[in-house]
Amino acid sequence: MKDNKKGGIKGKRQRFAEKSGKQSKNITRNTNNRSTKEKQKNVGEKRVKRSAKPQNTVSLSDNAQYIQWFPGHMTRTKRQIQSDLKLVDAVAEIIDARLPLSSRNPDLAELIGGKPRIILMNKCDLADPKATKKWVEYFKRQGLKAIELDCKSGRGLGGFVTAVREVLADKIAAWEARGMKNHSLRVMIVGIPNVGKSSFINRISNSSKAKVEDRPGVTRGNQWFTLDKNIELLDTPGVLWPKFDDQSVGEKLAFTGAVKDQIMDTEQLSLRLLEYLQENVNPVFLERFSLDQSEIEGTAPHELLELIAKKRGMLISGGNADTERAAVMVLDEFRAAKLGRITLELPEEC
Ligand SMILES: Nc1nc2c(ncn2[C@@H]2O[C@H](COP(=O)(O)OP(=O)(O)OP(=O)(O)O)[C@@H](O)[C@H]2O)c(=O)[nH]1
Ligand SMILES: [Mg+2]
Repeated sequence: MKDNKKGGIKGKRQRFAEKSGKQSKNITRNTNNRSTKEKQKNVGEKRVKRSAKPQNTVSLSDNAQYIQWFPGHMTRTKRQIQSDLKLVDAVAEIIDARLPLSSRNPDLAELIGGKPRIILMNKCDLADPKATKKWVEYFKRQGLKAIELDCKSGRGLGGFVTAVREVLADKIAAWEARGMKNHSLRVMIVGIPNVGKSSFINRISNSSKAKVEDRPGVTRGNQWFTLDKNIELLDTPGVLWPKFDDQSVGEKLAFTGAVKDQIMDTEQLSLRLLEYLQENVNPVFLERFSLDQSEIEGTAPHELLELIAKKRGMLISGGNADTERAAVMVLDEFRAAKLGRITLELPEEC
């Protein structure tokens, strides 16, 4: 079978299934990697529990799936970032516009220290535009320069060089005072996995030299790229942090694709996402799955998933809903903003 490296999580799940059949001892971190039979039993248990109490009042901070993904290459990357910091003049922190707080790695902020910094709010095409504006204002109030970016279309890229020059104005003035005109600028690009660091570098330098894929953990080492004769960019691997203090942070990162899908229970993750969508109903979600309000109100998420599977004709033998397939589809469609341009968190003062 052809190895489907790109595309949705379906391809990855297939690869995972093939791999796990042969090398199950290599995936011991996957505590949620249960057999289908076991899953069905547990889903049955959930059904009893959940239908006893409607879930539409549950907030995302309750019942979160335990998620932890901090492989060895992230520890090595942190060390590499620390040692390469002395080579750069500024740091561009790429965050996900759908998750402007949760997609900021607290460890990176500590590592970067006082280096001049700008924030690139990427994937704006997938986020709610009104929320994005509020977040830009929020960062401005924190004294941080934030730029809206969409590396798919290239929107917002024009503001990058100006912003870098702005945060380095004092340094540039000092160089110029010493007769060093057009001194080259070096910028390190950092951020969580899959946020679009390499895409940004390719887009802005008009090349395809940085490896890009629709999965987290693609870039594995620091690599320099030249933007023009005066600016060099350092691509780095995505880094998460060893433990999410608030498990809903890990879950939100998982919704957006920053966590390796294979370490999670995809079905449970999609149920949690449906819970969120039930509590924060938007018309695109309803329309996409041909749902009306009455079908989602007070409905347990697993029942909603079954309903969605049936509406999409995803059935297994006996006419039952293929919830496993539907779960993958719900996550894929959310990640591609087919369920609406949804920002999962807003600044506190909103
Ligand atoms: N819709 C949308 N997709 C984007 C955007 N930027 C990047 N992507 C997609 O996001 C996925 C990940 O992009 P990468 O550039 O590989 O992300 P990365 O941060 O370098 O990831 P790692 O190297 O794994 O840490 C790819 O499928 C990109 O096409 C954007 O602005 N909008
Ligand atoms: Mg990359």
